[in-house]
Amino acid sequence: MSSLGKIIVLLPFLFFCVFARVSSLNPVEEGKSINFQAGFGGITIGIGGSGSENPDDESDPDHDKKPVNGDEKDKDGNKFGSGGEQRIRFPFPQFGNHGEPRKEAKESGYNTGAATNDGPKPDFETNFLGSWKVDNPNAGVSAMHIQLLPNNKAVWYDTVNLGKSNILADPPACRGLVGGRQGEKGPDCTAHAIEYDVETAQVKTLKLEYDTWCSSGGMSPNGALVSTGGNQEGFRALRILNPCKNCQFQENPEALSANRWYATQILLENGSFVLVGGRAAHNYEIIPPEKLDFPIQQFGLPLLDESQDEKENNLYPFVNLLPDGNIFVFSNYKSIILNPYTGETLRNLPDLPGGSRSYPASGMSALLPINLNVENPENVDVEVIVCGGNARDAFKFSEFPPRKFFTAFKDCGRLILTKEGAQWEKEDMPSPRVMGDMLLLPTGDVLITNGAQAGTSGWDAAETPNLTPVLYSPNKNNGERFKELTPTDIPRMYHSTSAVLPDGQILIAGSNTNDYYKFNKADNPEMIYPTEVIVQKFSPPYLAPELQQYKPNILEVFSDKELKYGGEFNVRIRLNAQIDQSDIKVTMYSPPFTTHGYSMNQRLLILGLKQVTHRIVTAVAPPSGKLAPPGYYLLFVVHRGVPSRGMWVHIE
Ligand SMILES: [Cu+2]
Repeated sequence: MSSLGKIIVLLPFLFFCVFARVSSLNPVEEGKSINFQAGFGGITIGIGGSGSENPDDESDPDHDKKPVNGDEKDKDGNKFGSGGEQRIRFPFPQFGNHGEPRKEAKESGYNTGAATNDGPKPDFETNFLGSWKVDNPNAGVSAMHIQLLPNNKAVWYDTVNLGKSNILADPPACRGLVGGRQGEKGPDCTAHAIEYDVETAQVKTLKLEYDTWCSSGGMSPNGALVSTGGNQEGFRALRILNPCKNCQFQENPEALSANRWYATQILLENGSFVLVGGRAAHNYEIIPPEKLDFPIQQFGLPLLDESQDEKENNLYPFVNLLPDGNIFVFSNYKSIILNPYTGETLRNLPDLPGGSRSYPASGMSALLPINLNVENPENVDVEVIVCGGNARDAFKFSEFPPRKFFTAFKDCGRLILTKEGAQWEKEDMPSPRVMGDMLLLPTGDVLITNGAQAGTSGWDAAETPNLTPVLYSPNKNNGERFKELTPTDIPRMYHSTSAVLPDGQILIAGSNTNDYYKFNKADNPEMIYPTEVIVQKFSPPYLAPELQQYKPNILEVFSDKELKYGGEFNVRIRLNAQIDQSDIKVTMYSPPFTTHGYSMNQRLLILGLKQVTHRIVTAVAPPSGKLAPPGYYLLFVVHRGVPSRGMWVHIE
C-alpha cells in the first residue's frame, strides 16, 4: 500500500542476514497435495468430453458446439456470496446441429481465406470488438491478488488488516478488527480470501491468518498456490493452498528471509520459486516448491538499490525466466540478466528512457509469446514489453493532498533479451495508462485492461479511469499493433486484477482505491471511487459469435494431458474445416499470479507441430523447464486466430 505513513511505521530492515527460523510448523503433508487426475481431470468441465464418444466417428463433427447444459449460472444476486452450496454438474454435450447448414462465410461477412497451398492463410476477421457482462454482482472480497488454479477456481484475496470485507466467513471465524469502516467495532468476522468458481460464479470463503496485503505468489509444479509475503505479521509469511475441495491455506509466518512487501515471485526451471525484492528488501531468495519450512537461500540484488527513487519505484519488479535458465529483472527503468543461483549480474541492459515503470509509478510488462515452432526450440529469441507508468516523481504529487495527478505514459518499449546489444524499440499505446493489466491471450495477442490515465498507485492517488481495453498484436508492424476494444463502465484502478479463463473469457475483478471497503458517498463523503466487488467477464474479439463455427473443440478424454519435456503428444480435436498445418497453432499458457498490474510467472508458448488434421494434432512439448517451468498449463488449439477452450495439461 502506498500511504504508508497512514498506518505503518516502517522499520529500517536493512539487515540482510540469515535468520533463525521458527520451524515448529509441519511441512506439507504428502496426502494433501492435489491429485489432478482423480480430483477433477476425469469429469469436468464441459469440453464436449463425454466418455462415450468415439473420436474416430466422422459422422457428427458439430455435435458439441452447443454450450454444455446451457447456462448454469445463477443470476439471482441473493444467492451469490453465500458460499457452500455444491451443484451436480452434467458435462455431457447436447447432441444437436445435425445436418444444420453452416452459415455461409460471405453472408456473415468474414474472410475465410481461399484454401491455398502457398503459405499460411490469414486469421479469420471480425468486426467484433469484445463484450462485457457481469458474472457476479457481489463476490464479497475485492480481488487485489488473483490466481487461477487447475480446478478452475480463481483464488483471490485482499488484506486482513484493513477492516471488514463484504462477505462473512463460512464457517464462522473472527479476528480482532484492524482498521475498517469508521465507527465500526470488532471483531472482524468477514472473510478476506475466496475461491471463485469461474464456471458457476459461486464463492467459497477461505481463511487467512497472516496479512497478505500487497503480497506475491504463484502456482507450484503440483498446482498449489504458493503465496508469499504481505504486511505486518505477514511480512515473512508463506502460505500454501492446494486446489482441492475444502482445502484451506497452510501458513508459516516466519518462512521467508526478508520482509516481502511488494515482491515478485516466479518459477525457475527446477520448480523452485525466486522471490525478488519488496520494500527495503534489496535482495532475492529462492524458495523450494510446496514446503512451508526450508533453509534460507538469499542473495543481494544491487539493481534494487541503484534503481530506487525518493518514492521507491523499484517495487514489484518485472521478472522473467529466460531460455538459458537465467532471469531478467527490471526495476524502475533499469534491467539486468541475472544468474539466479549465484546472484551474479551477467549483463546490464540499456535503460528504458522516459520515466518509471515500476510500483508505485506502475507500468505493465509481459514476456511476449515464445515461438517454439522452429527448428531449434532450445535456442529461441525472447522479447519483453514494458508499457505505461509515470514520471519518477509522480507519486510525490499524487500521494497526499493537495494531490496533483500527472498524465500517465502512453509509450511502450520492446527489448529482445536474448540478443546482446539489442535496444528498446519504442511505440505508443492509444491512451495513457498506469496500473493497467497485461495478459497474454491464447492466440498470442496481448490484452491491456484496467488502470487509470493519470496519477499513480496508492489510495486515491489516480484519476480518470482508463475504461478502454487495448488489443496488442506483437507480430504486426510497429504502428499497426494496437486496437481499442469495447470499453467497460466500471473503473478498475488501484488493487484491481484480471485473469485469462479456460474458455478464453477474461475475468476482471477488484479495484479498491480506498483504505477500507467503501461503497457509497453517503457514508463516505471523501470517497472518489467505490470498492469493487462486482466481477465481470470480458469476451475478446476471438469470441465473436460468428467465429465460433471455426473453433476447434478439444476432446479431452482422448488427448494427452501429462507432457514430457521435448516429447510428442496428441490432442484430439473436432473441427469442421479443411485445414493444413499452417492454419493451426498450439499454445500453452501458464496462468499467472496477478496483482498491482503485474502478472507474475505469465508466459505463452507456441508449440512445435508434427502433424495436423481436423481430427488430431500432434505437437511437441517444450524442450525443457527453462522454457516451461514444471507445472500446470492451459493448452489451446488455435485455428486461424480462433482458440479452442483451453485444456489443463501438466508438464515435468
Ligand atoms: Cu497495494
